[in-house]
Amino acid sequence: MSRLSSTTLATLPADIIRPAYDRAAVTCGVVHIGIGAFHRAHQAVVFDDALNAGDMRWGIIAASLRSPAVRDQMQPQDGLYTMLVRDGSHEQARIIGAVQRVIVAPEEPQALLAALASADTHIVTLTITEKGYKLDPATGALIETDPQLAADLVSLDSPQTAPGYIVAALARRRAAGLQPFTAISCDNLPHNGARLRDAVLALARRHDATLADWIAQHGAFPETMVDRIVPATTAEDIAALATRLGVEDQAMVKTEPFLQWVIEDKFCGPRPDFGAGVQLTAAVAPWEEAKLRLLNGAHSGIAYLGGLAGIEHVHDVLTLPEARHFVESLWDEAETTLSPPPELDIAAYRRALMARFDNPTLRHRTRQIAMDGSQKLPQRLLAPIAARLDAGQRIDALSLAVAAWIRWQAGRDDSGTRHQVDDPLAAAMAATLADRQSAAGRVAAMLTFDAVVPPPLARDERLRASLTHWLSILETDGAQAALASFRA
Ligand code: CS2
Repeated sequence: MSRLSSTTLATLPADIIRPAYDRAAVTCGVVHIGIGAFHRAHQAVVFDDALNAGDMRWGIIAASLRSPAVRDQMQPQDGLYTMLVRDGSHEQARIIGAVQRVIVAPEEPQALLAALASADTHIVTLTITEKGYKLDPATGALIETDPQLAADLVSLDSPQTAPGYIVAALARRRAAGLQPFTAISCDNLPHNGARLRDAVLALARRHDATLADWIAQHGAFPETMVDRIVPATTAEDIAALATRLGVEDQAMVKTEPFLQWVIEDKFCGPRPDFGAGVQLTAAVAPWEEAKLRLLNGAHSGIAYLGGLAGIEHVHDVLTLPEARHFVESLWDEAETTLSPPPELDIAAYRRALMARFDNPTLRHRTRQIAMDGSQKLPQRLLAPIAARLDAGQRIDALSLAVAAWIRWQAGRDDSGTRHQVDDPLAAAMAATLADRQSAAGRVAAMLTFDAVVPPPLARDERLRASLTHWLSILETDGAQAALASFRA
């Protein structure tokens, strides 16, 4: 079967939405680092909206820092792909044309640097996951033992890390008399803009203090909150779409109707007149905190408990009444730790979240969310736990979610089926857990990871006791039994 491409675009069925603009007339004002499904279903759609609205500056040059997989999917398709929006019974297919080129950075580092340094580039967006910032979460300093960062500390001729590319490109811009670009982190991290800025400035300072000063003065690193559920595409999704389109699309993404992007209104150069789903604001932190602690916190709890119970998808977990009560209890706990923006009605937000999780056609796998827990738990579950303990409040549901994460590290679910623990600390965590004989010992072992659990919290006896209580139940009776305590 032939592939989706500029040539086959005209052959698609009439109900498929396609770019309303001339792709040949687009210039690329955006470079994206870390092209994965989330970028294709979120920021790329926002820039595609700008192109559809007639502002032709917002094409995207996207880069992968490691794998050629996305380039190999998209290049034969001239960068075109389908966004499939699924909402229960309804499904809408739209072809996104914003991505003009995909660069595999290790193969063509100079091409990525040239794109970043181009006068056309005004905005650089990043989805490099929590671990891509190369900052120690406990100290905020660069992780100098990271081999890629260590290489970038020596030379930025062919950078290895995202901060490395940004510093090298900003140096070229300064030398060429250009302004910096606005660099927008789109990862689920608290204060993601400040973190990106910290990493970039620290690395720049190690190479050239005057460059660091120039970036600090002229650059912009707005904070953002990004939200859209984008489950990984499966072979069945691709096959089903091929039947509908009449051509194959290996770069398709599937997602929900909801899209939200809250961006701090702090750009150092041009930006599009943003449309649906994007809010510019002075203060992103309250949005970010609510989203991380309610949506992502519940997601991680559902992922580990559902995963341990051998349940494949988020919506399947929520068919259990006790799982719904658990999620509501987790939200009751997390909610007291928030300072939501006045426009955010938390009760309505919770109802909408539950409906989004219930979407049966998304088929969001618990395994996908369980990935990289050591990087995700601090902002999703441990920060609200610390705030509740400070206020002398109970932490039952939040700590069950953390205990389930600890149990997940054993690499077996409740029926004994093995799973891969996909986490940068997997080997270190497995080694620490190996010689622990009791639930209390395993809890103590996990609390030694300073980068995950801040030491003052790790010393809190109430947390230790609660985690040990839940881990014992999980180990002897399983996740469904633990969840049963939340039955109304
Ligand atoms: C999920 C997120 O995989 C995960 O960790 O919690 O990707 C989540 O789907 C998005 O943040 C939703 O905006």
